[in-house]
Amino acid sequence: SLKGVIFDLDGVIADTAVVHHAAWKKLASEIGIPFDDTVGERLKGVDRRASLDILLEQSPRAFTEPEKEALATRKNDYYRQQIERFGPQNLLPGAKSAIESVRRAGLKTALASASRNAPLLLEKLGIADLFDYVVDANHISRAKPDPEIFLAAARGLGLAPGECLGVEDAAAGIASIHSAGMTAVGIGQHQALAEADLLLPNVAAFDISLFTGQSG
Ligand code: B16
Ligand code: MG
Repeated sequence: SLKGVIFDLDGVIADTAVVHHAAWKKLASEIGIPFDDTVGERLKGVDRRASLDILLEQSPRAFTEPEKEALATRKNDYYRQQIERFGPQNLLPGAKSAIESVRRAGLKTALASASRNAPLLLEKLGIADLFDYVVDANHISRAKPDPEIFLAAARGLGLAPGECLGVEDAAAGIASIHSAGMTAVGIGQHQALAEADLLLPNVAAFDISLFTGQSG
């Protein structure tokens, strides 16, 4: 039976997907690489370095390892400049009550974010204490869609993967949840989320009673 819910952060709880998108877009334009919405969608949920590799697929020239590191750092600087100003107002509508409803139902909560900025964000958003376990992205070696991060979250909660539900806004994340052997809830409207077991337009529509049969 269902005992835990594992949330993604960017694009599910925090309104940061647009900030990541803008930072990559700025970098792409500075180095003369095309950036359209298809590329933008592919970057969602994917860690920083893997995102850069996707971006550079469009590049006519090769970049050295040190150059790539500098580019990834530059993107992160653009991103950090924006989230420095973040506060609880940057929670997506309904996100906090969705997490609280899971806790009230007696289930455990975890965060499975690929972002190395996740601890800072949780602090700024004021929701760090709503999670029983937070996966440290620094300890993950394989980016979503690999199941590693969701498996680490289940292990951290002391639960079997089959007892967990994953909530994601990115195709890479849905694939990661499924490979981990969990039920996947997609948040958003994008065609790329078609694989989700249940698709909700936004996190405000997430209600744990959809899965437990009890009222939240
Ligand atoms: P950082 P999530 C992911 O977070 C983002 O969706 C993705 O766009 C970003 O590249 C990745 O985190 C790494 O973030 O550069 O801050 O370490 O959706 O898994 O919460
Ligand atoms: Mg996400």
